[in-house]
Amino acid sequence: MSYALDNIFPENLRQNARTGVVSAVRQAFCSTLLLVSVGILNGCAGIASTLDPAGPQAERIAVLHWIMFGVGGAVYAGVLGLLFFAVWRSQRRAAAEPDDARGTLLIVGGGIVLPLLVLFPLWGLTLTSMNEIAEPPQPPRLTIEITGHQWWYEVRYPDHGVTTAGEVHIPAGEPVLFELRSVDVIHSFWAPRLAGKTDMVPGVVNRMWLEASQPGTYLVECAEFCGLMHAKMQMPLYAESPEDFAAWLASQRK
Ligand SMILES: [Cu+2]
Repeated sequence: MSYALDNIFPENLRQNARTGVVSAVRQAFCSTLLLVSVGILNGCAGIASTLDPAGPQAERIAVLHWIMFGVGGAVYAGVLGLLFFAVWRSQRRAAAEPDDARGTLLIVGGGIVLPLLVLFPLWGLTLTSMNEIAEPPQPPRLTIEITGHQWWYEVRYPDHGVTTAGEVHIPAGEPVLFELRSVDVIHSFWAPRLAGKTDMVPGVVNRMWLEASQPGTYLVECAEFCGLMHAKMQMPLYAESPEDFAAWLASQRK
């Protein structure tokens, strides 16, 4: 009996390992296909697409995104390549005796040195990008106060005595300062094509700036789950030429 087990068991184990690797490769291949097709279907454009930047802040963020996407894609392709190589080799060679020195080299090189070489530059790039978009290129001339309510936005132009709700107008081609508040729960102010997200926290005034390079209609949406109607907490942001914006402001003042 023991004779039979000795012979059959190792072969079973090898078979199991091979089946496991083949199924992992199949899963990795399918998820890659899925990710690529979802990406293509979603497209890179649209009113809420961060991949279609329309202002200096969003452009910087998009560049960072594409660099991270490229590096992440290269790492993913590398891991897939190694996986395919392992399957290919396991079908040609019997399992070799474990080699401790090679194993240690692989763990130190692939598990410590390589991640540090990849992650440190990305970290530096992230800090540089954050620093670059922290301050506007010139001091904003216009301040807009936005207060988050469940589930709408109150919009005030304090220097002009104008208060509106549910839409925001800005002049295109110049930075605008936003003062963000909330009266109930935490919301987050996000215009995906223009800038990153900034939380609206009760009892706190958060400041951020954004700029629309061209006149157009953009979307603002709440990016922090804030209750049942969170998904509907959106408003249009109209970036207008300075003349159109001045005319709109004058009409509101009446
Ligand atoms: Cu909200």
